Amino acid sequence: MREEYTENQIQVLEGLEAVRIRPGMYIGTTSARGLHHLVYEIVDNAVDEALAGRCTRIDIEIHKDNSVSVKDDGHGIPVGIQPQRGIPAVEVVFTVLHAGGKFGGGGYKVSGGLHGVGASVVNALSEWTNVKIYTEGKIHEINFSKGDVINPLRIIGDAEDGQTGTYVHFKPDAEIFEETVFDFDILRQHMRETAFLNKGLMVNISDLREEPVKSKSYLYEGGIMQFVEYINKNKTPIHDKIFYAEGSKEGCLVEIALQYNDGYLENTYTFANNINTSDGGMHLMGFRAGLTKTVNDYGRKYNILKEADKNLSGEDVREGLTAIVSVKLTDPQFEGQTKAKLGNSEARTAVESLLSEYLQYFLEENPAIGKMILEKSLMASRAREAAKKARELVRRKSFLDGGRLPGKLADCSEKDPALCEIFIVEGDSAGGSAKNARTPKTQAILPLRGKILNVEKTRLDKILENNEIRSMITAFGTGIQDDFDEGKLRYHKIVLMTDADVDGAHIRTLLLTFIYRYLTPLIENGYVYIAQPPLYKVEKGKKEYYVYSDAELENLLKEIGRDGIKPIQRYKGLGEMDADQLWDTTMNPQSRQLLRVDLSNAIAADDTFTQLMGDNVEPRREFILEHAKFVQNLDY
Ligand code: TTJ
Repeated sequence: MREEYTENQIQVLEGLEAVRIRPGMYIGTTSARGLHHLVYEIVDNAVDEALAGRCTRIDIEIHKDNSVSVKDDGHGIPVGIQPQRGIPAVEVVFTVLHAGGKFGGGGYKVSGGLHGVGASVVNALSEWTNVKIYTEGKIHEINFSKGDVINPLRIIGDAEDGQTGTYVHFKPDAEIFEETVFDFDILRQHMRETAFLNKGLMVNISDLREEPVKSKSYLYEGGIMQFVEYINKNKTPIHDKIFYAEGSKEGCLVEIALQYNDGYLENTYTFANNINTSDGGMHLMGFRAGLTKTVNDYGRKYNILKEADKNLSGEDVREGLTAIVSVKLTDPQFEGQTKAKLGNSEARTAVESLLSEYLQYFLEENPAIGKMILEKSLMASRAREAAKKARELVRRKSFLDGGRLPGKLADCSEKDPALCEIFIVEGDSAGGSAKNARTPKTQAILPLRGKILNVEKTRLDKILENNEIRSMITAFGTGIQDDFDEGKLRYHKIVLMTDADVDGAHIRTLLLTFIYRYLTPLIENGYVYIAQPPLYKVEKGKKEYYVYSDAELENLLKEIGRDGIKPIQRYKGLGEMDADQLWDTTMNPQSRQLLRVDLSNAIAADDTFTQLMGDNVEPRREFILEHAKFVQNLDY
């Protein structure tokens, strides 16, 4: 029965109860992502304390029970009674929505988590939260459960001499979260990013679940300059000196760092209040405008750009660019569906004017670098013209032959893309088995032949000349880059099916690299999968077992015993399986395992592909052995 809506109930709904009823509204999701956001939310408060100049280090610990503690060495959350509510300020921080930063006045509060929801939301969604404050020689403690105070603020002892700070320890509520196990790597990457973005701040993270304890410590005096250096570490920079600018304009704190490498791709990451704005926004627009104009002006001034030359385009001047743009402002407007786009227009003018001013000066001071950037941009411009012609040719060609699909493609008959799958298969023999095995209504097969191009080392015009790449683009139907249209995607599952060996892993990586670099939304929106063919077949008596890993083989042999086993067959390639076997083990939606490719962390993904496909051989070896790293979500 529905009760009447009384004033009282509305009040209750505005409290932390509402957060527990609709957690998604406050933290976006109750999946692993939301779980990790709780930590960021708490850490952000400590970062604010650091930005105010009151704290120099933050310590994060993942405890054995998957609770997390965050400690800073700031002044401590105020413990005095807050006049409006008549309760200690710290209690307000943890029990009133959006209470963060409401007091203390004049502080430079800038950060604030994904949705800037604050500590009270974390408290509401935690089984328990214990807070200790070290201030004025005493240790104060207050305890909460699911948002409620269960033990009010009290003094529990004396602090060590001069020790101040805040310690927050919480355990996410398993009634709320689908996933309650923290991933050390995900937290560690975020903490490293936080340290890069706040120069001089020490961020330590430990995983107490591990024996021995796993610990990482991050401290970058060079801040985002070292961030750029880090992103370029496995690339080949074309100049040593990293450009850096810092300044405050229109109440907006701006930092920019950049360095060019000899590659063809752009890696610009933007942040607002330490939050990765992956959809860009005003600061990105300001950055792009400032860069294009400054490089063109410089080229004209020194006649590197001749009168007959057209102006360099934005894309031209960003080829091979690695850049970080970080702004900090008091009232950030996060826009768009994922709230990952900065809307404040003052950030645009602030970034543009700061960049123009400092970059012009930098190029004048470092003419050799200026010349290199100009020459690289001119090359890019010429290649872009060539690529445009190549693309037009591809477009015209497919128009001339009636937009025909690649000859090698065995398409499916179903017309609804949501029901269609395409298997990208390496080699004709595996392609043959797959064609015989498939369900022709919903499953299409595209066999690829020969070496797949390494797009990491190739410019777009050459990439488009490659037949295998062209077949994929035509089969997918989306076009690429400016032409890309997700609505035209012909299959909602793109399944990479390569052999279960090192060569297969290599080919898969080449394919993923291409898709990630040129068809990014396909990965972002979860259309790309990896098939899992078996490694072995074990026959015992009349029974057959398919085994997908060496560990699984061990287990099976223990379970069924080694006696009476007829040949253990090792599959060297997909082509060795007959159609029935391939269907049963790898393609049948009822019984197969598919891995969905998850590259949601763009910086980590870039790192992965650079290591795998770039010039340095050493990191590549390690990575190929660990390739499963960038495949996270198990599907089916
Ligand atoms: C408020 O203004 C006066 C000085 O103290 C300011 C404050 O709130 N400081 C502060 C908050 N330091 N550390 C925090 C904090 C740290 C963690 C880990 C978690 C939370 C919710 C707050």
